[in-house]
Amino acid sequence: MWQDGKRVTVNIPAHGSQAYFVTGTRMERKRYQGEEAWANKYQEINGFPNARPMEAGAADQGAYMGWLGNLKGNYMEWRNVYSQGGRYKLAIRYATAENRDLQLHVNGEDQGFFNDLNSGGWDDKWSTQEVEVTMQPGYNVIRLGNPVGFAPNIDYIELTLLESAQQSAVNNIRLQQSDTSQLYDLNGRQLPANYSGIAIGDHRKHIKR
Ligand SMILES: [Ca+2]
Repeated sequence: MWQDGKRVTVNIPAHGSQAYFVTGTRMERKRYQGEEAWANKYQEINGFPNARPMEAGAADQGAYMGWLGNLKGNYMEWRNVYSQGGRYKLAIRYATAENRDLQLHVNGEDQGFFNDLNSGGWDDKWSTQEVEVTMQPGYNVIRLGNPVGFAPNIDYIELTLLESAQQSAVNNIRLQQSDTSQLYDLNGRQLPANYSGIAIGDHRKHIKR
């Protein structure tokens, strides 16, 4: 077997067969394209004016989702947002030449509206709206739409990890320990207030800083 870091080359004898298992760490995808999202009232099936992918040179990958909203069911959804879980910055790249609102749902929960978005163009000038969201471990569903008026055109969404669920758990322990006056070392001796390191208190270990 021969490998150079990216490729693995093997020699298999004539009439032979070999089986290999490749293991790796799953990376989180950051950017999800609007034109690749599920359009719940896809225009080609449900008629005009419902959401459909459209082309524009100024859009990332040359396309975006247009004709979104004006109807509760005319939303777009990414159902394959894989995450380790945690808090993320969600950036939504949009375009609209008039003031429009955009509603966000994460895993079925209404996150509210972004009001009066306006990038100054329908598909040649794009702006980005950022919001903090919580992702669950595994697959997440992110939905954009507007039930009461047309929504902006959507180029893509991008996720940036702020704090993983694991980091959050450790930080919560740190927060809790700062409120705990009864901390002990591993031999059961009570620790002074200025102690830093591993400590026992409230029936579990704490990281005392
Ligand atoms: Ca795009």
